[in-house]
Amino acid sequence: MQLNKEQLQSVNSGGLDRHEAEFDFLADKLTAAGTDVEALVGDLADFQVAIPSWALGAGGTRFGRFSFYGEPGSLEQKIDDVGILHALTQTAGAVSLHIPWDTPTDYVAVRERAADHGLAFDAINSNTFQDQQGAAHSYKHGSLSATDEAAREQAIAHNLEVIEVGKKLGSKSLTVWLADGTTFPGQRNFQRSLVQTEDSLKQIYAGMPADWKLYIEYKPYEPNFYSTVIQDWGTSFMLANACGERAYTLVDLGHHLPNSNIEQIVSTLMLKGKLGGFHFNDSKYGDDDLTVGSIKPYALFLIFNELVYGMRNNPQNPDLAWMIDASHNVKDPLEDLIQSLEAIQEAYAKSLLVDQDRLSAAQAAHDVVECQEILQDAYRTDVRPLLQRARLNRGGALHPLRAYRKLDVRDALVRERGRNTVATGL
Ligand code: LRH
Ligand code: MN
Repeated sequence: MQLNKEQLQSVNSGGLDRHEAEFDFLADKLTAAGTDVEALVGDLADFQVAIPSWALGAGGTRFGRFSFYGEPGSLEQKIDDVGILHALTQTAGAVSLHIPWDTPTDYVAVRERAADHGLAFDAINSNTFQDQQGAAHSYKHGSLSATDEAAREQAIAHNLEVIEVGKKLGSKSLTVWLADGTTFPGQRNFQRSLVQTEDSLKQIYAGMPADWKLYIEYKPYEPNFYSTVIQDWGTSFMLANACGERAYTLVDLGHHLPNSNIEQIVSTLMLKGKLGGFHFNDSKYGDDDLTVGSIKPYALFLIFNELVYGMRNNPQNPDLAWMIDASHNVKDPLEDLIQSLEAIQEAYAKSLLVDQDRLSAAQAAHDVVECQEILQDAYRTDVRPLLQRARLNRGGALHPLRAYRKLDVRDALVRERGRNTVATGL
């Protein structure tokens, strides 16, 4: 299934006048405050987020999974779904694959299909948190951190194979997330596990092409519930430094203990030139993988405020990899991802409105109240007309969610794929 320009123009037609009025009103206000509105709209249009290939079907928990029908039953259909998201939002220009859930059978066909939709392949993800059918060694007691050398060698070899898959698709980075850890005190030797992990990551890093990046994702718990080898940003940062200059820390927003100050972690990693990218989502309690901005939108804004500061002041930090990592237990996966893309664009737009010079002056003057006023003035600005203009400029939908429903996309997918297709992934 593919959406065409005519369909999008027809669903946009009814809303253009109102958009013009709202955009002009906001643009006048922002221009008067010194904002280069055209440049800001350009930044929004250029901001592309990678869609996780493992989050295009209904998610689930150990307590149950409720399908959504019309799920993508193949990698090609997953690419079509990301293509639908990109046609509507013009901000989902890449897909991030997870191996072996999405190992291509026909690389040429997959690359052509992605190109047809204007999609690139972002970071590719390895998987040593599940035992694969017929695998010689189990990861039950660890993978890259395993004391069982055979299991560790198998895990290292898997990551090198994943790099080969990525090379054939044009990906330029590998994301490693390890479930490795313990569920009970005394179960394993912490130092031995970390030494094994560092050595394994160094072997994987050495196997990467010279123009690739390694993203090391941390997480405090789950599926292990007493310790995780790569538990926090500091451990990931330390391992990235041990690997080399093309190894970075990946921040999954759901991988923090309650009330962690993620924006401070982001600013520290950017200062040290070691922030590689994000897995955007939101959460109330644990790694809930909820819709971005659905629980803590102000926290997301504060993170983007540090990102904008870092992108302007930390040339030592590379361009960032923007990815969503969510799971859909009750929402249509595509509607959920449309809402997440909107929330990311909104937080980015609001953070671009922060008057960083006035903020620095107020900070220097220790005018705490003024500092908050400057941040919240930007946060309280309804930036949606700017997002709409960025989409319109690229041929997207004025209101992606309304367009998705008005065009009956889910029904069309069910007609095309039936009610029994199940997407690989979480
Ligand atoms: C771990 C994680 C990781 C993925 C997995 C699907 O919680 O965030 O990024 O490999 O989800
Ligand atoms: Mn993640």
